[in-house]
Amino acid sequence: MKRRIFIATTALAASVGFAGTAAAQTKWDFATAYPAHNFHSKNNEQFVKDVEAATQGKLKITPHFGASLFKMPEIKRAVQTGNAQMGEFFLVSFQNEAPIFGADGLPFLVGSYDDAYKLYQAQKPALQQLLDKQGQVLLYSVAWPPQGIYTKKPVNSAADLKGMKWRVYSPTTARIGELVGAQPVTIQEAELSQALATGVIEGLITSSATGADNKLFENLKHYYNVQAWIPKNAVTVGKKAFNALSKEEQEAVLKAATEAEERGWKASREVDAKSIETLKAGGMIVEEGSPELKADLVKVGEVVIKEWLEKAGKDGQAILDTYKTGK
Ligand code: PCA
Repeated sequence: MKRRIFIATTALAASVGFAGTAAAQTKWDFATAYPAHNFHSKNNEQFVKDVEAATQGKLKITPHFGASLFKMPEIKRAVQTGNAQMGEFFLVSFQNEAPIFGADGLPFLVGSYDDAYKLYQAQKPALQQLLDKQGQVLLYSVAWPPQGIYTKKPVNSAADLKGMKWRVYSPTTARIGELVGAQPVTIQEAELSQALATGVIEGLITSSATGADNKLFENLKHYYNVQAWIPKNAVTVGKKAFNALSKEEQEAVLKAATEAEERGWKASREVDAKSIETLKAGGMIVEEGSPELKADLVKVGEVVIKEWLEKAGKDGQAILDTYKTGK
């Protein structure tokens, strides 16, 4: 009996203590889709630490990696509806919602990270506006390394992609698949390894980083580093959650976000070089891709850009114009 009373008292004391700190502390969930060891994830983790330090622990953000809270395609909506306060998602996969989301997935528009950053600056105002309308604040956006082609069999021209079970992650990659006569299958990054192991896919376009993260050399033999585009993730916070913070906390979040964006772009470049080495060490044959393959892809890319512009209209054209004049 005595013991029970003791427990009850301690529990009461603990709960009072907890309520005391809980009132002063805001807790956010941060839904992400990529593995904890991925460079975006590490960058997000640093952001979370920076915010916690800058707010003296008043804003505690818990990152959930590897699509453990929501799958990638659900994350944007989760932030929009407040089911997660923060989220990271892959912009180009939302192109059907609004063509502007797909600007950084247009083939062979950019040829380097510097170009990709310029394109981001041209896209950013429209992106911020779109996300704002969807109840979110864009915190930072970081590029994946350039996208290349992974296959089981050697590929010398687009004709070799015909009939291939082709993993896609966006309307553009699906359209490219269609145009080259491949069989597009939508697979999320979190399910890549399984899809390869079970033979659901035989080829895909993604980055060196995703290839290394998922040890694609265990199932695929070739990487053609054609650098087709440099797409980005976006990290957003729900407006409601953001507006509920004090001015100082908001400033701390925005400062950490600016730093995360800078750090993330730098990490992306470094990770690209390292990942290519990892692929080679794993036994993958890494090549630039034949001139024929590149020429075929450029042709397909022209169709894709034309179709994108038809949908994106004046807003899309304005982004491309700003990008080109800013170059
Ligand atoms: N990796 C992610 C998005 C782009 C990339 O390089 C993926 O393949 O899903």
